[in-house]
Amino acid sequence: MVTGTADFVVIANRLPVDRVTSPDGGTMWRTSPGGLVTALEPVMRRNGGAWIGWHGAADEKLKPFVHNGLHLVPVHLSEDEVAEYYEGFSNSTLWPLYHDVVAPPEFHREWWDAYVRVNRRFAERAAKIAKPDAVVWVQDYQLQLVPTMLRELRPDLRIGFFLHIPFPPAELFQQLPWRRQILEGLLGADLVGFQMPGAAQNFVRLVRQRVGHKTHRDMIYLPDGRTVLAQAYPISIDAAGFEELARTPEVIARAAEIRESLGNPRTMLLGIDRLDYTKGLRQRLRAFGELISDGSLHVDDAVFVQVATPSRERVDQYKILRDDINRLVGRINGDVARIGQQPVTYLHASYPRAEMAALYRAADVMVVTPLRDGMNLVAKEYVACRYDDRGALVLSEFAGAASELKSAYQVNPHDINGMKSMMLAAINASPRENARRMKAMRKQVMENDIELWAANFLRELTLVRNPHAKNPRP
Ligand code: GDG
Repeated sequence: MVTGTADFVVIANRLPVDRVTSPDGGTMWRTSPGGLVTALEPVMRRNGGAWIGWHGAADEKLKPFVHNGLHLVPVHLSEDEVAEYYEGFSNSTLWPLYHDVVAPPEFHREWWDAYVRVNRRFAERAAKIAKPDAVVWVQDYQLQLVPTMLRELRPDLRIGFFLHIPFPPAELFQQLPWRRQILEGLLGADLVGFQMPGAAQNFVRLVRQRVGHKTHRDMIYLPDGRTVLAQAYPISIDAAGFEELARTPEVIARAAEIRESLGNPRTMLLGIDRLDYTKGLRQRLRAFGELISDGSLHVDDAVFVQVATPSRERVDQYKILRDDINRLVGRINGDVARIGQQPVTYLHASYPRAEMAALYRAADVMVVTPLRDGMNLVAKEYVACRYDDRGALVLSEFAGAASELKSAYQVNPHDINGMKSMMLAAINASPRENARRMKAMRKQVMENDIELWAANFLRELTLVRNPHAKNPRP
């Protein structure tokens, strides 16, 4: 990509591609499955867009390249930076801190230094490739310093930021030794987007208290005359794409095959999550295990399939979690002590999208019980796949999705007894009752897809007044 040619720039920790081995043994790029790429691809094509991100391998410098018509700009990370910026500060400091400290966040000054260094590298990259007055959209918690670093280099740009995870209340955020720098980093954006209104309010309140800027509702007034807007944009999925996939004969056949290989149980419950301590896997499995051991559910009637996609495997808390879940599943299955009967089928693996759709189609009850979650796309994907209006969703009230999916069977994942009774309610409800709930949820998901999410955010971003741009309303 030639310097200064992009009208629209996305900056994310990862590029939207994975390297795969081709049949002839060589390597090639494959677009990674994900709603964000799907939503932004058309915008990128229309605007000569570029995507800046890490390509996933340490200590490797790659030149910008084009894949499927998308301009991709790889950012280099050293082995130490992966450990300190990514696994360290991003995933062992910010991730637990922003998720209600459900695991203890670690604070290390070297990690912070790496975070600053890497954020600057991303900002410098963007400053080089963005055209005058271009729109730049920065994604997520790994890059919270980029907006201000980039604005210092390129005051003409229109900069948006979206946080995919929760933004914590002041009482927790203040633990961070670098709290002021993070707030000031985000204030370089014209528009700061969050999943939930409460998160935007947490941010505005912190800016007022810690940085001392004037605020009014969702607006922050900076001394230089600029304003920053903090608003909620609940993210969604490619809903039509999921439904279409779920309607294919292959997926329908595979769903039947899955149920068959589980012994055609009366009820199949399903969980699909990255193996992450925020997702409430322990609580959910305990609740199901107790339903079996106390006789509320019979092992002949109900099976729980839990897919736990490997994630952040070098981070200590994730290693501990992996062992814990292995032990817990072993105990639940062992306690039943009947040959050929396993109440929990545990799959520590990742699957293609079509297999995910088949699992969604096969499951009678989808169980999504995070202790805290920005949104939770799995809940929405399940709903999008249930064009038959069957199935039931058990959903934690601490997932962002809970405020949209009001007809789910909502639970407090810390309350094991409450979860047990909600799972039973979902299992035993009449088909009519579950269809009523599913219809309401489908209306919400199908009408609010990821394309609309991106369009809403970008429209607001182009409306924000930027006194430094030569061409303030492109
Ligand atoms: C963060 C926030 C927010 C999972 N396993 C496989 C697979 N997946 C896909 C799911 C879903 C996605 O990964 C997971 O999204 P979630 O929203 O559930 O959770 P996080 O990964 O924690 O995402 C979250 C999200 O960002 C978006 O803003 O909602 O709150 O934490 O799409 O389908 N996909 C495939 N194989 C797998 O094995 N193909």
